[in-house]
Amino acid sequence: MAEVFKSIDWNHLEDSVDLATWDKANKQFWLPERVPISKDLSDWNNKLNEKERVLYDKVLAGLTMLDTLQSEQGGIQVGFASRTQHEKAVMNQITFMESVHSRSYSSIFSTLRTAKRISEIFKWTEENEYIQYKAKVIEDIYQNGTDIQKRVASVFLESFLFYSGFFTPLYYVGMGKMSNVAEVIKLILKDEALHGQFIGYKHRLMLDEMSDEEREEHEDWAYELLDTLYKNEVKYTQELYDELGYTEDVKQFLKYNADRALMNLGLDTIFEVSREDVNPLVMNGLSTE
Ligand code: MN3
Ligand code: MN3
Repeated sequence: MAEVFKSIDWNHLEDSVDLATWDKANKQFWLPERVPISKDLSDWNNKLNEKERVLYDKVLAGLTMLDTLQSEQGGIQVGFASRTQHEKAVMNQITFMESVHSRSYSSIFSTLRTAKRISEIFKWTEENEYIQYKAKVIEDIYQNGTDIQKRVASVFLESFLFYSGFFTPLYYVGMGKMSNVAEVIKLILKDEALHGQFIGYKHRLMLDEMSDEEREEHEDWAYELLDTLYKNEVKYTQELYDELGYTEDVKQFLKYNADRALMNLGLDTIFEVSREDVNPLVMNGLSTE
C-alpha cells in the first residue's frame, strides 16, 4: 500500500498539452441559460412540420443518452486511465461539461415540448434497440476495457456517434431554421471536438509506446469496433431519416466524421469522404460561428 501522496503541481508539467487543454476548455465554458432557446418557438411551430418535430425529439433524446453515458462513465473511466495528475484535472473539467451537455437538452425539451411528451421521448430511447445497443457496446469497454481501449471508445462516441444526431440541427440551421437550438448544439460540438483531440492525443502517446505486435492487435480491435458501431449507426440513421429522405446525406456525414475520429486517434482513415462530399447545408451549419 501507501505510495507517497503527491499534490498536483501546475508549475511542473509532464505534458504541456494538459495545461493548454485546461486553459482552452475553461475558456470555452458555457451554460445553456446563455442561449435564448425560446426564440426558436416560432420556427418550431411555424417552420417545421410534425414529422420534423418528431425527428428533433428523437435526435435530441439520442444525444441525451450519449452525453449521459459520457457524464456518468466515459469522463470518469478515461480519467482513471490518466497518465498525469494534470490530465486527471482536465478529465474532471470534461466530465462536468458532459453533465452540462446532458442538462442542456432538457432545457431545449422544456422550451419546446410538454412534460407528457418529454416523458414519451425519454421512454423511446429506453426502447430503441440501436440507441441501447451502442450505449451497451461503449459501456462494456468503459467497464471492462484497457486504458487505451477506453480512449478509443470515448473518441468514437464523441467524434463519430454524436453526428447522426448533430446532423438535424446543423441541416436545419443551414436552411435558416431553429438557430438557437443549433447554437446549443454547436457549443456542445465545439467541446466534443476538444475532447476528441485531447483524448485522441493521449491515445497516440500510448500507441507510440506499443510494440509492433501490440499495436497491430490494438488497431485490428479498434477497426472492428468502428465497423460494429458504423453498422448499428446506419440502421439507426435509416430508422430516423428514411421518411424524410435524408439517410444518404447522414451516412456521408457519418463517414466523414468516422475518418476524423480515426485521425484523432492517429489511425489511418477508411472512408475517404471529404468536406465536398457532405451536404453543403450541413457544412454551412457547422461553420456559421
Ligand atoms: Mn458531451
Ligand atoms: Mn465530450
